[in-house]
Order: sequence, then structure tokens, then C-alpha cells
Amino acid sequence: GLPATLITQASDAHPKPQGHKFTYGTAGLRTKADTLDSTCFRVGLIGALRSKKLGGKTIGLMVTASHNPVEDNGVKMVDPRGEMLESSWEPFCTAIANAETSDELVASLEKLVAHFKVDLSAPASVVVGYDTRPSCQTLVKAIIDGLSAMGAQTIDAGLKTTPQLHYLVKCLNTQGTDEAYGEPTEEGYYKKLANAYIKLVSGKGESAPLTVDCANGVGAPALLNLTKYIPAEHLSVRALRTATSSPNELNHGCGADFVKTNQCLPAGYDKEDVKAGERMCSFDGDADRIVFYYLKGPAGAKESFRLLDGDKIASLAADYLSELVKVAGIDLELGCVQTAYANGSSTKYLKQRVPVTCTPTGVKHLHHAAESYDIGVYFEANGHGTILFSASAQRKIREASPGSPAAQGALEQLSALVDLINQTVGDALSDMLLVEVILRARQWGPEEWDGAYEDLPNKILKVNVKDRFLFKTEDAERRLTSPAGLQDKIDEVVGKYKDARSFVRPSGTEDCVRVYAECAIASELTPLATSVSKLVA
Ligand code: 16G
Ligand code: ZN
Repeated sequence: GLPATLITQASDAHPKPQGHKFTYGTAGLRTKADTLDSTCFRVGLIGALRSKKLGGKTIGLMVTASHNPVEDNGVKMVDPRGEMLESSWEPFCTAIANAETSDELVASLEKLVAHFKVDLSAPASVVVGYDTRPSCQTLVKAIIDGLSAMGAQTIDAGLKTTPQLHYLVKCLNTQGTDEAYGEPTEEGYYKKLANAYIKLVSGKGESAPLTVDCANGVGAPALLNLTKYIPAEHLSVRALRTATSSPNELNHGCGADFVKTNQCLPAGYDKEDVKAGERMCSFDGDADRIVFYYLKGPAGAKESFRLLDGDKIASLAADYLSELVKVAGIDLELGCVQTAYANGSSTKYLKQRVPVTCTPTGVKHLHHAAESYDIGVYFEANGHGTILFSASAQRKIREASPGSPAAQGALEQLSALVDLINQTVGDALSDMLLVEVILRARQWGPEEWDGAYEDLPNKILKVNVKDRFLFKTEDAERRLTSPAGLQDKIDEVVGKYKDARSFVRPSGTEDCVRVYAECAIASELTPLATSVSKLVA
């Protein structure tokens, strides 16, 4: 059975805040950091059990609250192939996090063990990473106490970006097999990306510097490290917002979420000497999202801010990869996965070129859907995304015999792209390099990239409601089934505006409901969004 005495003793040192309710949601368990000690301890226990269930394969635990403010923190579990925790475990995580006493805790753990038939005599191995938040230190200690109580082998990976942790998990589990993903170290990660990138851009000339907003988070040291492996002629970056030792600056007026939500430059960029036409991008606080942007228009005159978000990255990548596949002369189906937040113009653009599917919000849904294509391009509009190459696609790319020098070139590029792209999860560093590669290959600046389609004016509003769980959705969150009658009222409002679309869904990460609205005419956007919000509030 479970080491109940050890667990109880250790749990008494990590008491649960009375009455506090935790939920394992789309981003794992996330809330105010000062309430999370008991939860982290318990996630340590669960992590050990998850590994035992999988016969001792290494699973990952990442402590981060991504783009949220510095007072927040969270923990999420990573399965052996680098993907999100299998969703059937989520309700058990929630129940275990909410057990009020140590005795209830042991009982809830026993339920999990019985339900999933966990062999407690199996070994357990868990790798733990964390971001730059000051609260991480004590939370990681709590996790390690949980792992020790279960006798799990613990690898403390230290400060990592979320995608680096996913990478490590996959590498540790594939080491020495046919599917070996890479060297299971941070250095191995940089080398893998850098080598692939250098192959892809060699001989393509130098490019102008890229300005990177690191959100004052873990992306800053990671970017600095990465650049050590890439000669400056191939990648020149100007790293801004790198103040990781000033915790209050994390995601503050900067970062991918700020830029996407407010559709403007990071605060203070007017003093940073940015020029019209210059490529810029922003990471989020744990470097698993990226958005690009630039200023359009003649220098000095009024320049306009232009966002190149996850949808624009998806279309850039889908076009480029489709072309390579064609030139390579191999038969692979490339498809795109989006969510309801994808700008209507991007969906229209992509649908004219490739199959497109829509899933509910959250990486696990997109990732899963992308696995059904040979090459699955998935991006959320907020800049989280990656590209998956199926095992058979990778084999075809490796084994194809090229019919021409052009085909050979395309195959070589595809095979380097397989290495460049972090296929475990969206990765700001890897996606940044991918965009650089494509722009270099096409000899494009941001304006040419931006030319693919024109975004419909859009915005997202946050509405506070009494109980967000009353809001239930269908059709990949595009329609409400409850509260009864509300969807009809939304349809009626939307019908009054040109090319309009609006939907309402409960947030998976905050206690609110989100209203998305887009329409053809910019001046109609606020009236549309506010009318729908009023129906909801
Ligand atoms: C989480 C998701 C992200 C999604 C966001 C939506 C993962 C790893 N992250 O951060 O993909 O876009 O939630 O937040 O799945 P919301 O439900 O509050 O709108
Ligand atoms: Zn993130």
C-alpha cells in the first residue's frame, strides 16, 4: 500500500489552506503563489504515482504561472513523450489538491491508485523545472518533499523555460532508442536548435537584427544562452526586458500576452529607438508563446502598430512547409489546427490552401488534433503553437530519393526543420528561429509576411460573473448551450454587424467569462463587443 505514515507526516508540514478550492485546469493548477504550498507537495505525490503507473518512465513537473503576474504561480505535469498530463488524471489531481486533512489526502490518493491500478512497487522518476518567480524556491521544495515521501527518483532541472522542461522529459524517455529526441540537458537543447538553424540559414545572407522582448522572465537567460551557439552573422538579436532580478517586472507592461491583448508595443518602447519596418517579437513569462510585430509606415510620420500573432505564424509556416513538401515530391498531408480565437481572415486564408480543424482552447486539444496529420501545424492566436511531424512523415523525409537537386534541397530543409521545431509543445525560442528561417528563405521583411491577409478588427473582453461554470459550450467553444437562450440572443446581436463573429466561453485559468468579438468595420467593434458582454453580465 501507500506509505501512509510518511505521507501524513510530510503532509502535516504542508497544510492545506482551509476551504480553499483548487482546480487542475488547462494550465495545471494555477493561483496565488502563497496558497500553493500544499498543492505542490501533493503534486509531488501524484507525480510519483504517475511515473509508477507508467512503469517508472520519467514525468515532468513545471512550476510557472506563464504570462500571469508575479504573485501567481502554478504547477503542471508533463507526460513521458513531453505532452500534457493525460486528461483522465485531472479530476483526481483536483480532488487530491482539495483534500482538507492529511487523512483525507491519503484516502484520495488511494482512490487514484485503485482507479488507475497503479503498481506501487514500480520505480518512479520525476524531473522538476521552474521559472524566475521568487515563489518557485519554496514551491519546488514542497514538490521534492512529496516526491521523497513516495521514494521517487528526483531530477532537479533548475531554472528552465516550460518547453525546455518538455524537451528534457522527452529526451530522458527516448534516450538510447530509435526515437531518441536529443541530449537530455539544457546544453543539448541549445545545440539541437542551433545546429538545425545554422543548416537552414547558411548561405542565405545576413539579416537585420531582431528585437526581442523577453517579458523580464526565463526567456531572457535562455535567449542569451541560445545565442552563444549561433554565430552572430546568422542571428543578431537585441534583447530587451531581461530584468529577471526585478521580480515585479515579470510580464509587467511587456510580454506576448500584453502585446497581443493590448495590440500595442511593450510599454516604454517609444524610448527604445525602434524603427519602422524592424522585426520585433515578445515571449511570455515561461517562453512557450511568441508574437511578432512591427511598425508600418514612413519613419517620423505616424507609424501604425502591426501584430503578427499565432495565426500569422501558422499561415507563414503552413505556406512554407506546403511548398517544401511539393518541391520535395513526397506525399504528405499538411493540416492546420486553430481555436475559436483564430482571426476569421486567417481561417479563410488557410482554408483556401490546407485542411483546417478547430478545437477548444488549450494546448492539449490542439496538440492532439494536430497528430492526425502527417504535418500538423497548430497555433493559438495568442502565440502558443508548434508543428508536429508524424513518425511516418519523418521516415518519408529521411528515406525519400530526391528526383532533382531542388527536391534534394527541400528534403534537407524539411529534415532540419524536424530538428529545429520543438515538437513537444509550443516554444518561443524554437518558433522564433522558425520564423527567422522562413523570412530569410523568402527574403521577406515583416511587411511582406503581413501581406498574406488582413486581420479583422477584434477584441477580447473579460466579464466577471457569479458562476462561470454555468457557461457551457459546444462546437469547439464557438456556441453556448447554457445558460438557456443566451446563444440565440448573441446570434441576434452578431447578425446586426458586417462579417461579425462573437462567442462566449468560461476561462480555464481565471475566474471570469471571456467575450471574443470580430467584425469587418473597426468602428463597429466596440459596440458589438459591449453588446455581447451586456448579455452575459
Ligand atoms: C492556458 C493554455 C493556453 C490557453 C489559455 C487560455 C496550455 C498549456 N495553456 O494558458 O493554451 O490559450 O490557457 O486561457 O494549455 P483562458 O482559458 O483563461 O482563456
Ligand atoms: Zn506561457
